[in-house]
Amino acid sequence: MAHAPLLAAFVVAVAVAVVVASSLGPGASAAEPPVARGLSFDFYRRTCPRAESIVREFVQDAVRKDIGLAAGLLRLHFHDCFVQGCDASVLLDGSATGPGEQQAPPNLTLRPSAFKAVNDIRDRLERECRGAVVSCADILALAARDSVVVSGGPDYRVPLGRRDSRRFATRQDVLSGLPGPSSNVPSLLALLRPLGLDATDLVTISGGHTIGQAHCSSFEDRLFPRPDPTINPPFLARLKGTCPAKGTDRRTVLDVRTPDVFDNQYYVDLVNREGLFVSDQDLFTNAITRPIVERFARSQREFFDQFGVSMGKMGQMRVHTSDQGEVRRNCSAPNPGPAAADALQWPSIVQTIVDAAEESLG
Ligand code: HEM
Ligand SMILES: *[C@@H]1O[C@H](CO)[C@@H](O)[C@H](O)[C@H]1NC(C)=O
Ligand SMILES: CC(=O)N[C@H]1CO[C@H](CO)[C@@H](O)[C@@H]1O
Repeated sequence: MAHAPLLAAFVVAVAVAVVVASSLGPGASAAEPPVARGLSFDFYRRTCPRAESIVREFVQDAVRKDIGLAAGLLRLHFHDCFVQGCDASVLLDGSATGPGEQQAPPNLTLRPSAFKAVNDIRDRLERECRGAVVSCADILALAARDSVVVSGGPDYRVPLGRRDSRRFATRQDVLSGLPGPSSNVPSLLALLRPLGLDATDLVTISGGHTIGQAHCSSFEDRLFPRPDPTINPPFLARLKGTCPAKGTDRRTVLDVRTPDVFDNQYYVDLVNREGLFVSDQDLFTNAITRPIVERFARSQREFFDQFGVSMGKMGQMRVHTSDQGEVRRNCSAPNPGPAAADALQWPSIVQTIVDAAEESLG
């Protein structure tokens, strides 16, 4: 009997804990995806404690001067993750070993300003934290998140500790890894499922198209020779105004309602048949994804909560950790010489032996 008050207190405490836990905002929500082995939220706590604030401050300043940079940085992270994992291979300058990821068609429309921003952030981190400690792949993940936040979108936590790959992606890696704008939902899901992403993730990360621009070349097959009947007529007229003929070199916004704001209006566009690409509009046409589009069009809150979750999954796809890869000193090039981890691979060992032999022979 003497235990009754204690028990009651315990029950109340548990109830309070449950209520508090379930009312925490995004970032602390229980829906956060699991953290991949080797990654952690406080990865740079000792080596570069200000890493996250340095990236945030840089993105804030840079996006204030060039609003398009936010879209450029967000897209760069997406491309990185979909081609051989989030390993910063998208940043490698192809010239050294022949055409790499950057020379492949989908990359031709990545913004040069975003590549430059990543290297500028790296330089700033290097100065503040002495030596290459923060990987280029982590910079991409943080800069994408901060671009979302600065544009009015949700804040979410990013697990850190990705390592940079030394492997250049081939043109084929890029073409097979990245979906094209003419893809429909079944083919998008077929691409995403093996990566651990489902229909909700597809609809959610496609919401990245709430900011940024696209070239006529990316959607002109919906205008010519015959217009795609799913496009709503006033929107079609508008698109034809920007792209009057096949081959026009101009750009238009991805979200016709609020082109520079990260919000849920992209989904309202889709409901109104004002999606720019087939890959956008089909999310509303397709019976599996349509209810998710409608839900996000109704509730920005639900979109925002899910965005951190789905980006968390995307941002951890096939990451390199611990002794895999390296931390690049220059985000555009692998570090010179064989990296510690790569020295374990046979070709590098053979090369090292050959080098040593040549050296000893004078
Ligand atoms: C689902 C499949 C996707 C397809 C087929 C796709 C395709 C494209 C295409 C064709 C462009 C325009 C390129 C141009 O003409 O300049 C573009 C732009 C963009 N994409 Fe995607 N994308 C997809 C998913 C994503 C995801 C997951 C994100 C980020 C979370 C994203 C973020 C962006 C952004 C921000 C832009 C504008 C870039 C700028 O203004 O420079 N996209 N996308
Ligand atoms: C970084 O690497 C790229 C590609 O190899 C090169 O063009 C650039 O000059 C390098 N930057 C620095 C600061 O060394
Ligand atoms: C043509 C183009 O814009 N391509 C980009 C792809 O990657 C290179 C890296 O050298 C960027 O500088 C280019 O701007």
